[in-house]
Amino acid sequence: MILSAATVCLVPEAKAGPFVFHGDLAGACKECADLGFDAVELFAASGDQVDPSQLRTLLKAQDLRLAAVGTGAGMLLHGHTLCAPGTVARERARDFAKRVIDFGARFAAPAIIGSMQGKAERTQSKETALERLTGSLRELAEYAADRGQKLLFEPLNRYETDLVRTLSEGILLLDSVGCDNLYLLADLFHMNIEEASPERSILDAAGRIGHVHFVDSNRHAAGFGHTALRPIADALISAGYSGYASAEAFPLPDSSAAARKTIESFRQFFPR
Ligand code: LER
Ligand code: MN
Repeated sequence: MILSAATVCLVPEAKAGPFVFHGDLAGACKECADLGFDAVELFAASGDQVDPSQLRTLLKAQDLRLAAVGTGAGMLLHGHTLCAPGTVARERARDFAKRVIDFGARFAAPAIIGSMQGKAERTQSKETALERLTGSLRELAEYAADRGQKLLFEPLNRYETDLVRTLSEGILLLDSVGCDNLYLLADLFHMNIEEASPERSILDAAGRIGHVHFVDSNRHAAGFGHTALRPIADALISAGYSGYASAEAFPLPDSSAAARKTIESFRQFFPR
């Protein structure tokens, strides 16, 4: 079954970022529950920012689940990347991600490795950066597996990484990591930029997708842009995808409208 979720960002430095809700976790949970979402996805400053018992109380009160937890703040706030040339820098990046994995594991929610994959840029060859990323991901996937969790890896568009931009490149990376709890995160915004055919790529990645960022071409809520959502939704269903369609979208024209449009589109494209 495909479940609905919306993102909540608790990092002031990311207030311009593509998250449906910003700042008020309790308010966001209430609004998501009122609209009928199944879950929320968290973007927090670290694995220690949110008190797990408070979150548990909030989720329970609203009958919501935690869909996933982002690690992007490791990159945004500290510049951590899993392909950094220095061994100490990579270790620090992995430690940051492990704390997020620990937090998510309390809620059976996987951590997302997106921007923390980093970039090769001019400091190393792409091949070397991918080798370093592969080693870091293996350590993190094994760490997540020891806690009974999946780990999610997200290809990003060309303006955010020069490493892994498409689902097929993601599959090559997953195969070189070789951990069967490591899955792809298919973000429809990045895919709109990078994939020749998002629906074909989804079908080709059947069984390898563990999470979806459900969002439109312009990174507004699904339904507010020009992405052809029908063939993409049909491809996810045909591929046997079962996981979250989680709105990682700008709060435009405001959080409430973005959440409402998302759940309307979700119900249209993934009827129960
Ligand atoms: C970044 O563009 C993104 O899509 C996030 O989900 C990754 O941290
Ligand atoms: Mn994303």
